[in-house]
Amino acid sequence: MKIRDIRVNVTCPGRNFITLKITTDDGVYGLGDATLNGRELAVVSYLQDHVAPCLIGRDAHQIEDIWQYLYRGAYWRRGPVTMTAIAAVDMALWDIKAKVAGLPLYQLLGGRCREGVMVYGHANGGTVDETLGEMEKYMGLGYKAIRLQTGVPGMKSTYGVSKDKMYYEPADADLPTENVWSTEKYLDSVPKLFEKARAKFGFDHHLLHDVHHRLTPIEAARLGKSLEPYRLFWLEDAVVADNPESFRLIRQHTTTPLAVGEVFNSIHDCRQLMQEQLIDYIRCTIVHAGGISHMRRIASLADLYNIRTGSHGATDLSPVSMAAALHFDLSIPNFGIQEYMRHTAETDAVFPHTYSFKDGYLHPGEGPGLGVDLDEALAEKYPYKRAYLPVNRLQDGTLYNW
Ligand code: GCO
Ligand code: MG
Repeated sequence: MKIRDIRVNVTCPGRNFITLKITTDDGVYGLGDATLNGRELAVVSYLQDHVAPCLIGRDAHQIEDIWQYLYRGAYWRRGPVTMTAIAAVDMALWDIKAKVAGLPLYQLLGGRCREGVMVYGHANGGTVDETLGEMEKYMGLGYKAIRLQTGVPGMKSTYGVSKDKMYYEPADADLPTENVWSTEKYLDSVPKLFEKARAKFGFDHHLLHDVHHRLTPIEAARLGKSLEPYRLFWLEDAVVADNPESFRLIRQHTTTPLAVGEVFNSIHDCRQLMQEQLIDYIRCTIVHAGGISHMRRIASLADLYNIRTGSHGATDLSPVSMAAALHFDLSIPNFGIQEYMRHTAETDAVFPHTYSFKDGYLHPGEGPGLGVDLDEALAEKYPYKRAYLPVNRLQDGTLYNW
C-alpha cells in the first residue's frame, strides 16, 4: 500500500488549523494535525517542501520506519517545527492502518485499559465569584475535574481568563498583544480562589491550576505549599522547565502534585524530570511531541517512575489531535487525565468526529481509524488569518514569560 498523495490543508474556522492528508494508491486516506500555534506556516513549509517529496511511493504501513526516516534522516533533530511535522505524518499513517484494519485506532494500540477518558475543563472568570460560577457550570455538565483560573486584582489581564469562556483562545491578534505581569499580586490571589472553591463546593471534584511558566522555583515552592490544604490534582507549568534541576527545589518544599510538558517535543525533554521523579504528570501533546509513536515511548518511560499522563488539549490542538489523544489515553496503562477545551461549532463542523463527552469522560467512538474527518469544501471558506499569542512584560517593562 503505497503513499500516492500528500496534501496540507490550512483553514481558519475562528482559529488556524493545519491538517495533513495522506492518501494511498488504494484510495484510503489518513489525517494528521500539524498545528503549531502562532508559527503555523513554518510547519506547512516543512511538510510541503521537505517531507512530502520523500514520502511519495513509500509503504504506508511502515509507520516506525517512516518515523525514523524523518527523525534520523533530517540530521537536524527535535524542535517544535520538526516534531509537529513528524507527528502529523505519524497520526495520518496510524489513521490509515486502523482504517485498513477496520478497527478504532485504540484497538491497534493494545485495546482499551479503561471505559473512558477523564477530562478536565477550564473554568475562568475576571473575579473569584465569576470563576466559581463557571466552575458550577462545568459541574452541571458532569465534569469530575476542573481547572480554575481567575483575574488578579490590580492587573488588566492574566493567563487563562477570557470572554470566550469554554473556547479560550489566546492567539487572538494580528500582532502579539502586550500583557503586564506582577508575581507578587498573583501569589496573593491564587490561594483565595481555591480556599473559596473548597469552602463552597467541598472536595468531591478534582481541581487544577495553570501557572503558565510564570514563577521562579522558590516562588513555585511557596505557591505549592500554600495550596496544600485545597488538595489540587496538579499545579501546572509552575516554572519554565528548560532547567529540570529547578524542580528539585520545588519538590523539597511541597506535596502539591506537579505537571509539566505542553511545550516539550521530545522524550529527552522529559527524561531527567522523570528519572529523578521531579514531576507527577507529563503533559506532552501528540501533535507537538512526534505523534502517537513517540508519545507511547514517553508514556512508557513515565510509567517506570509512577508518573501519569495529562496531555495538553487546548483549542489550538485540532479535533484530529483530540481524537488521536483519546485513542492513546484509552490504551496506555498510566493515563492520568486529559485536558479538554471545547472547540467552537464552526471548528466541529469542519472536522466531523465520532468522539463524544458524557459524565466527565470522553470516548473516541468505535468507527475505524481516528474517527475524525475534514470537510475540505467547508474548510476552504475559512482562509488563513495571521494570529499570535500575547507577550508578557513585568511592570517595569522587562520582557517576561507569557
Ligand atoms: C493549556 C495551555 C494553553 C496554551 C496554548 C498555547 O494548558 O491549555 O497552557 O492555553 O497557552 O495552548 O498555544
Ligand atoms: Mg497549560
